[in-house]
Amino acid sequence: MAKLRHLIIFLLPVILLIFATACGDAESALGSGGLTSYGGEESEIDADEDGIIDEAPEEVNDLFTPDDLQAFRDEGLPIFLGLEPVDVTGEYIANTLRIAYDDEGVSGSFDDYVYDLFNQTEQNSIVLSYAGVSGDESLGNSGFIAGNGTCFSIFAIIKDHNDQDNCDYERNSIYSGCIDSSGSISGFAFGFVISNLQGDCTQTLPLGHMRIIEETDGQAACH
Ligand SMILES: [Ca+2]
Ligand SMILES: [Ca+2]
Repeated sequence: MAKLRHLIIFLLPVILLIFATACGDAESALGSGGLTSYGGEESEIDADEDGIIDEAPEEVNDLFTPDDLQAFRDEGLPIFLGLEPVDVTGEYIANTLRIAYDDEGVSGSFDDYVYDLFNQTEQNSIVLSYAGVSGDESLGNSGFIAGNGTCFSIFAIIKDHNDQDNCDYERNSIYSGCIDSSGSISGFAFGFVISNLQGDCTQTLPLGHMRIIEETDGQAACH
């Protein structure tokens, strides 16, 4: 029996890899889209009601309260908690981004963006960069990742710059999705609250503004 147990322990990571491969394999067919149709188990945010987010790196509490996360979830953003997130490192292209929720009712869509997720560690830290074809980019944002199984959420303060009004802004952000069998991100969606403004900023979203953006075709494909 001891031998069998060792074999199972040895094979477990291999079995998990079969179900969730990091970005790099061939792309699969596109998903059907939507904010909530990708499964994955969304656990309670603060089941013990101690004001601390359960099953997330403790640093996430520096960015969000349990109530903040619930507010995003109430507007349709999936939030996946857990301390054993899947390996999400890779480059992903989002080519059908649109606003799914905006607290002032703004709607709209965006040109293509490439997201680069890298330096994921066993302490569940990770770095996120993005670059849009519009020229908008933000590089080297440190954050933390939560999740179990194939679904994950990344929590990070994103720093960016608005050329229109020469505004430096920060947004406390959550990026969610599930790594599918092709290594792409199914159900890619993200939400943010504007948390800091420096400069003129009359053309930039105001402090406290909340928005959720989703990949409408359902998949941010491995790039
Ligand atoms: Ca708690
Ligand atoms: Ca897509």
